[in-house]
This record gives sequence, structure tokens and C-alpha cells, in this order.
Amino acid sequence: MNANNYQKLLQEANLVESRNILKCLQNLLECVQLLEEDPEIIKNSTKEKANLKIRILRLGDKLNVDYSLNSESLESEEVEEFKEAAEPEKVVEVEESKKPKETEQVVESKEEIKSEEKPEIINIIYSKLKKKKTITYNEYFSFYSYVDKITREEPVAIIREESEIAYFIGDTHGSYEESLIIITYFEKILEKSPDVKIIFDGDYVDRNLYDLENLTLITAFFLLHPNNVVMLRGNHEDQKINKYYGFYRNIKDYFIIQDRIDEIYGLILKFFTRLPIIHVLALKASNNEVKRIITVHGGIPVDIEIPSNPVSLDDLESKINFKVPSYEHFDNYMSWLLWSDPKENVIDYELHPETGRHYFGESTFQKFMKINNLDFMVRAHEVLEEGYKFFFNKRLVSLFSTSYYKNRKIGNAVIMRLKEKNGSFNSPEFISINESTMNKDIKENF
Ligand SMILES: [Mn+2]
Repeated sequence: MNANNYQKLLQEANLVESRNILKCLQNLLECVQLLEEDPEIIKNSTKEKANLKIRILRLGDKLNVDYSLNSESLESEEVEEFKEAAEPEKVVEVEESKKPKETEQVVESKEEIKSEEKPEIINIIYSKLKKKKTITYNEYFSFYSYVDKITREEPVAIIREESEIAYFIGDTHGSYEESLIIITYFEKILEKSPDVKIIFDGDYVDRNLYDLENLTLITAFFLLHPNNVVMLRGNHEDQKINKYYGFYRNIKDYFIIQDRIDEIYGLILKFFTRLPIIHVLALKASNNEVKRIITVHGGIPVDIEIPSNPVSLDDLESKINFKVPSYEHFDNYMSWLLWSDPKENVIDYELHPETGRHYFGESTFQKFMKINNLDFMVRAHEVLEEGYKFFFNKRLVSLFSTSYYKNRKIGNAVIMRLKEKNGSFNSPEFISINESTMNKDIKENF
């Protein structure tokens, strides 16, 4: 009797696997249960059970649900979650009906943002990512729908702020675990010093496997602390780049519901075109001394027509065409801002004839800093084993804030702090991204 049941369940599981994963999984789970109750029903039941478990885990993976296998699991919370994820048709309906009609979108969303509290989905996503728990498609979709709504209002290219303490983070490139350490550190700092500025300098995706998690964690942190956190755009926040360097592939692997992959990818791409490009910070000491710090992912804007004329940021703001999805549509300024590199032995600027890379030298840099009344520049965009590198008499620093690149450990990643010490500004402090160093730093500095 049991043996018959077992065969029936297994056959049905095989039949429905491609179109009803949930049903398939339920059958496989029942098979495991039967084997546990009565190992005699088939030969080699231990081996068979192991195979079933692998198959179940793999199917669970496809629905991105952590599926721990024990006999209670049929009743567990995960299964409920899992059922939700396995019913795409129903989900589409609900989400579609929530969407405002195209023409009413802007007006409606502004009113909604004013009147409504931050949706619970931010907290759900944030706490799940902090506990390294799996997020379902629906949760991702609600989260990025909210991001889409909140960022739809007129985006700005340049953000200007002031602060007494500021932190800077270079490329994080899918290094989810390290970003978790960074963000846990910032949570502790925000408790002690609620006015710090935290500037992420772009390139959240590509290069490492967990870029969806990394991007989502940083975005959730930004949404929870919009007055403290800034997310700048990097050259990988670009559909043409991240379609080929990992992000799109990772999203595809993550979500089995194929026809909805482009939906969530599309929301994220729209978000990327609304990220600011430049951050200008007036860093204040207690004696009223002020340092002006510019942060950008690549480098300074250069006007190719008249390269000897430094570009003023005020002029740039009205000229720059930044709300575009891909470097193919970038204007000349955007290419420099997101793609260029500083180079010591270049005098003005250099365009590499083969690679098309843009380099700027010290004199062009110093002219730009002078006309814009800037003291120091922070940029990212370069793989650095030590995590940071100074250029141009220490007036420019390049930061790299992941110690993994292409899923390999490459060195020591850091973040940077700027603040006054004893009335004036000390040099930048670099803090290695690991829990004990960061805990020690909080004890010593706050
Ligand atoms: Mn980059």
C-alpha cells in the first residue's frame, strides 16, 4: 500500500515539475515522509531519500526559499512563504491592480509619499537581509516598486550638504557580507552621532555573486536613513554594463518566474537613472573652518572642446544629461564623471585611443578644484588591494570597499572617515572592513 502510494506520488511529482513546482515539492516531501515512516517500501531507501532531499532543496532554491528539510517543515512558516512565491498569476493581479494609471502616476505618488508612513516592506527586507534570510520575489517586487515611487520625483545630479563627520565607501560590487559589516557599524555610529553623513560612491552590482542582496541592503539602509545616507551612481549602475557583468545573470538565476525577471530588472534600472552623480560636502570643524569635499565615482568633468577651461559645478548642473540608462547615451561630462581615472604622469588629460579610457592629470584636476572652491576629492572605480590610494599630493583619494573581486579575495577593503580633531582636520582615517576593527574604532572614537 505504502509502496504504491510512494510510486504514485513520485510519478505525479515528475509530471508536474515543470509547471507546478509547489505541487511537485509537496509530493516529494510526502515521499520523504513515507520513506521515513517505512524505509522498507523501496530498495536503497537511504540513497533514495538523499536524492529526494537534493531535489527538494534545488526546487526550493529556484523559488529562492530556504527550505530546511524535516518532517515539521510542511507546517512551517517557510511553506506559507513558499506557497506565495509559487503562485505567480495571483501575484501579478494584485500588484497590477495596485499600480496607478500611467497618467495619474506622478500626482498620485507625491500625495501618497507625503501622507503615508514608510511601508513595512523596507523593514522586512532590511531585517531579512541582516539575518541573511531569503527574500521572495514578491518582497523584492514590493520593495523596488516603492523605490520606484519614491524616486520618481525630479532627480538631482548634484547633492550639496554639510556635516561635521562624514564616511565614504568605495565600490562594494556585490560584497553583501562586507556591506553587512559596514552597515552594522554605521547603525552603532548613528546611535551615538545622529548627524553623520554616509556616502556610498557607486558600483553596488556586478563582479561578485550577491549583488542583488548588496544593492538591496544598501538601498534599504538609505531609505531608513535618508538624511544620513547618500547613494551615488557608478558606471555599473548602467543597463549596458550590468547586463553583461553579472547582475542581470544573477537576477535571472534568482527568480524562476521567467516572465517577471525583466519587470524587477526594469524597476531597478529606472532607480539607477535617478541616482545622483556628485556629492559636495561642506565639512565643518568647531572653529568654523570648512573643508569642501567632492565625491564622484570616476573623476572630474572635462570639457573636451576647451579642455583648458575647468568646468564649474554650477554650470554643469544645468548642462549635464544624467537621467539616461546607459553609457551609450552619456554626454561627455557623464563619461568623465563615471568612467575616468586620475593618472600622475598625465599633465592635462588623455583619452586612450584603444580602450577609450579617460585619464585626467594633476594640472587639470587642480584647476577644477580651484574654480569650484574644493579642497579634497573622493572617488572609487579602481580595484585596490590596500583599499585606498592617494593621488596628486594627497588631494584626491581613490577608495575600494570590497576585498572580493570576481568572487576571489584580493586584499584589504576599507572605508574612510573625515572629521576634525582638536579644532582642525586631521588626515583621512581608513577603517578596515571587519567586525573587530570596527567595534574597536567605535569604542575609541565615539
Ligand atoms: Mn566603477
